[in-house]
Amino acid sequence: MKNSDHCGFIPLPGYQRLAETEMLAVSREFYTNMARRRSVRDFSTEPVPREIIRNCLAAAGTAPSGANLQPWYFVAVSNPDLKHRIRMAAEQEEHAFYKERAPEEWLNTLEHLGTDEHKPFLEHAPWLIAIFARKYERAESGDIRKHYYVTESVGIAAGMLITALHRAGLATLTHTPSPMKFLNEILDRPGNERPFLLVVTGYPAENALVPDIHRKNIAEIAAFL
Ligand code: IYR
Repeated sequence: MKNSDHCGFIPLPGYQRLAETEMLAVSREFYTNMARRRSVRDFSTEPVPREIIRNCLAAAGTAPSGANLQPWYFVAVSNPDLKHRIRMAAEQEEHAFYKERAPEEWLNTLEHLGTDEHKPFLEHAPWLIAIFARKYERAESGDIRKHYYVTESVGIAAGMLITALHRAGLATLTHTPSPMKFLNEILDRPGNERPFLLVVTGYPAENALVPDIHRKNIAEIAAFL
């Protein structure tokens, strides 16, 4: 059976072919814009409209996924009490990380980022987006449907979310307090969902500082054969 013999197929909707000159310009501009993205840890408390976050989440939800099972769930938190609880739980884990759990080598590798167990941005930033990975889905019948390539799929969706937020003019931080099972409890998420990543977003603080670090150049990260 060919793919096209399958019953549920439709003509490719919405594809827009660009002229080569336009492709060149668009790809160059996109790169230049993406190169301006930085992980930010100093956020302004200025609110960001919910609709902007909603659009970015919808964009993330267009990610490709294993068997198109879309094994992600996003919880966007602006409620100050929930943010406070997340900060307290994250700082408790981070305290244990920096003071006990982290091997010396890891701490040395992190040192230039200037991070420590204090995470004020978890309360300052207007939005915390918790991304959950669904290991499986339970149908209404009670049957369990396994998901495939969950980490890859949710990782791609997370990248698209960060890209969408950046393109909307917002700063982001990918934050992974470890372990972060506390997110299930605070956000009331079921056992088939594994906390994957916390994306902190909002405007950068006026005096925000970032570490003076650089990206690998293209020759270091890619080959043409
Ligand atoms: N989760 C800790 C430690 C940390 C780990 C890595 I790898 C980083 O790139 C940054 C931080 C923290 O958030 O401080």
